[in-house]
Amino acid sequence: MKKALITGINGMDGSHLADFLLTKDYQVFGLERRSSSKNRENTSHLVGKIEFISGDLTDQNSLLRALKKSSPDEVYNLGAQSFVGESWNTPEQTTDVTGLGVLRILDAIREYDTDIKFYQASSSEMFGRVKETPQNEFTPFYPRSPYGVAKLYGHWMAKNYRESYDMFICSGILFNHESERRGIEFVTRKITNGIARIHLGLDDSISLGNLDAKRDWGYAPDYVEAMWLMLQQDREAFAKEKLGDFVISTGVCHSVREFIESAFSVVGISNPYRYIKKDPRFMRPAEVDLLLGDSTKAREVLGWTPKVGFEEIVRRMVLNDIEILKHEHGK
Ligand code: NAP
Ligand code: G4F
Repeated sequence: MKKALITGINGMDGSHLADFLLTKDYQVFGLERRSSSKNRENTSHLVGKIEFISGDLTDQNSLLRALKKSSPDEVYNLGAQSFVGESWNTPEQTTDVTGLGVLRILDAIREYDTDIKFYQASSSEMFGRVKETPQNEFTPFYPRSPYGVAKLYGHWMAKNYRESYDMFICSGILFNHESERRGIEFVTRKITNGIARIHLGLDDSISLGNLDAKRDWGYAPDYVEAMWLMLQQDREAFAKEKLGDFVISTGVCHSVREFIESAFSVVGISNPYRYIKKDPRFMRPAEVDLLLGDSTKAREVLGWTPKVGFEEIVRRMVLNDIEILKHEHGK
């Protein structure tokens, strides 16, 4: 039985990856940081099926201890301060977790066992002010947020450790992906939760920032499969060809405005803008206007394809938020 250690276990991707690896008969260990209240909204169903280990990407020794405790074949580094908007408020903390955290876990692996396969959660946010469209593995980076800069540091560290120590390290340059478990602060879930509240008469508007930004939105359960596929590559082929970095995307992009229209249509509302308030607090100091990925390499080398499309993702998220709120409010 293979063993995997996942950082960021309680996040959206961490929980979906654990679900996926359990279907492949892995023994799964999840690193979670101590907080005043355990945030197991996404992982309560996994209690008893995986082992939670206490640790923090800002604490080197805790990472080494987690490796010793789990003795993993594969490590998936999904932990991060992942909210771009927040990274302007806490740039140093974001850099510490999202950037230096990658170095800490890589170095812990170097100390413990360089045979461990490592996945780094890189991001399309690194393309920032894009130099070409669509973006692929060769597109130059131009990050536009402290988060994007921190991710780029982690991305290059992963590359550097791959080349310096011959370690099996892959970085997935993942474009935006969403699911019913998405954090409430991200625009998609903010919209679907807001619509559910409006639909149930609990609210009458949603306050948003830039509606013109365009993103290539995929479905998180499809994307965690790509992470796993990267680490299943043949060791010899990997060592020879260094097939380390993969863009994961759908190849289709939509604006925030289109997301709003599609999501409101799920509850039969065709004139959504009477419910939308433009709020300058949600505008960013520097915006990423358009992200659109070319995942040809992943499709050809890994045989990966996204299965769930935009309209279906939106539909699932809206319906799920309605169900959650109905349950909470006894409706
Ligand atoms: P998420 O839901 O925000 O999950 C991030 C997780 O990291 C949370 O569980 C959080 O723990 C944990 N974390 C935060 N600080 C930590 C620390 N100091 N030590 C250990 N863990 C810490 O993010 P996601 O959407 O699942 O994304 C997973 C990864 O992929 C992230 O690295 C993100 O930056 C990257 N990524 C995401 C996307 C996307 O569209 N979703 C695209 C590209 C890349 P708490 O539960 O305690 O807060
Ligand atoms: O949903 P968002 O906050 O996601 P963003 O900034 O694209 O970042 C996500 O995807 C990255 C991959 O490209 C990940 F690396 C990162 O961890 C995260 O998962 O914002 C999407 C767009 C932005 O252009 C933002 O300005 O929506 C726009 N937006 C408009 N109003 C808003 C709002 N975003 C948020 N969060 N809240 C708003 O009210």
